[in-house]
Amino acid sequence: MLIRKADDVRASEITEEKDYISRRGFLGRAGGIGLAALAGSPLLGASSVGCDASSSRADSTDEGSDVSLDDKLTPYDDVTSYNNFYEFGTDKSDPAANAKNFRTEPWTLEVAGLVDKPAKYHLEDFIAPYKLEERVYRHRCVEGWSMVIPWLGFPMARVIETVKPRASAKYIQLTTLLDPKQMPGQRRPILDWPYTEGLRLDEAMNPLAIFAVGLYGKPLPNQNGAPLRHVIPWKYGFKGAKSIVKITFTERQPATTWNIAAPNEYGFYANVNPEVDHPRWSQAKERRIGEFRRRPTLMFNGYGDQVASLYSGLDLRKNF
Ligand SMILES: Nc1nc2c(c(=O)[nH]1)N[C@H]1C(S)=C(S)[C@@H](COP(=O)(O)O)O[C@H]1N2
Ligand SMILES: [Mo]
Repeated sequence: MLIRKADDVRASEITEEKDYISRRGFLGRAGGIGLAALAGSPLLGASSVGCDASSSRADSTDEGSDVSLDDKLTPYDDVTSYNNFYEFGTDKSDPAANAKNFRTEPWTLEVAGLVDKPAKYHLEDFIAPYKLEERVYRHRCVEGWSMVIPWLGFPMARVIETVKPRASAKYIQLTTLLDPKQMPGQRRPILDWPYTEGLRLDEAMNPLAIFAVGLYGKPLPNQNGAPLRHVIPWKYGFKGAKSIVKITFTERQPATTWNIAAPNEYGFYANVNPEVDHPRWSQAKERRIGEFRRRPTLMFNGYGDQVASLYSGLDLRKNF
């Protein structure tokens, strides 16, 4: 087991019309639209204006919005150089170094299992129907570090509505590419490859749950999970599978990689919960990358307003 140990974010939701980035414009442009294009956006402006995380949480009325307080965006260089992506190595610097030549085009995405419209898509066609939005989310790794990242993506709910799950579908499984030729980590039995993750369908339908294709206004760097990953901000980072090739709808709770690796350490739910310690360390605090002080970790990573109701009646110590 290699994983080791090591707020409130507001205003992230829907990009204003003028900042709307069309799929073609975005994916078609070599360097993306770049940070400069977004720098003047009210979104990014708002997300770096601080007040105190311990003060009253702004009630977010709109889906996707929940940026606080003294959260500042984690610098692009940190977001793209300090990564977990074991397919490319287990050190934080390995993914940036070893994923440089990873081929993300062409990319095929399969939708399978209990849906009315199973299909294989070219990634461009899969993404085309959805409007890209910027979402500034806190990102908390189970190891005890965190970041604040402006993602570009679209709600998982939109996809789920499109592919029409059958009534029997209760879960969704996300699978990462299996390609040991390109992914040196997969030549060793570090994890049970390919990496898989899973969510209950109602979790995946929550407006906060997104598929991401970019960050900081640019296409996702390979080390961050290009060309498509999912991001579930109220859960620990390992719930977000990178470089997804398959989305499967199932009746039973799917197996998930970290749960297979160490079921006593990594539960299926993986909600950020400062009251449930990892067996080998406390989860009460976190270190925001770029800061020295450790800050208290918030229940559901601070997104309780939007997600706590998903778990009413569940014992979150048992279902960790
Ligand atoms: N395929 C795959 N997805 C993965 C991982 C991985 O090793 N392989 N690591 C997970 C973990 S532990 C975290 S914290 C996040 C890190 O995402 P980031 O490096 O983009 O911040 O990715 C998650 N998704
Ligand atoms: Mo993580």
